[in-house]
Amino acid sequence: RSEQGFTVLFTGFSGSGKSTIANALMTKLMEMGGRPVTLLDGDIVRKNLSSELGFSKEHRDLNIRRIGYVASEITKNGGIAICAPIAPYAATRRAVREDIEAFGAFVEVHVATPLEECERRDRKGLYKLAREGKIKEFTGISDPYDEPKNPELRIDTQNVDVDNCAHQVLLKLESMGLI
Ligand code: GGZ
Repeated sequence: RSEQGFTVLFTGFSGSGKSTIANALMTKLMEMGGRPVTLLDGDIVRKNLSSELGFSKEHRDLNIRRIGYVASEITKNGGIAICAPIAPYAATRRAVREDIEAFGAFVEVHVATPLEECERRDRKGLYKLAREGKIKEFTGISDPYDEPKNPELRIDTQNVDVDNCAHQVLLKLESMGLI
């Protein structure tokens, strides 16, 4: 087994399933034993590490760079970091990739649930509020999302269960020689 640390960055819309897949992946990797696994989920990071930040481009970039820094430290020390923010800007994702690839592998996973599907589900009612203008700068509605052009993996979540999605990531990690 490779001893190299690595980071998995899930990117996608709010409600795309990033957190759910990230959690399932974490469980599977922990069951395999070996390296410590750290989950840096969007909500948790915003509560603990980025509590003063909003959703302007500057603040989102700062949030992602902080996540990238923590992930790079984990990667440097041979651990596994799983990150699940929206990370809407391609340039910022690229910067984080460069930070992390200095120490280990970076695996970008696009959770490609279409916006229409995320809005149709609207699990937290945020899309409705965004449409009503009650939440400003909402990704996909009133704020941009740069589609990843060359992610290591793109997951189509429609008609695929969480377990299968997490398994696709495991297979990718295996094919990259990381697990
Ligand atoms: C996007 C927002 C916004 C705006 C609040 N735009 O489904 P959620 O609730 O739990 O995930 C979303 C989360 C996004 O935070 P991130 O740190 O992942 O974003 S970024 O990577 O761009 O820094 C959503 C909630 O916060 N939320 N307002 N305006 N999502």
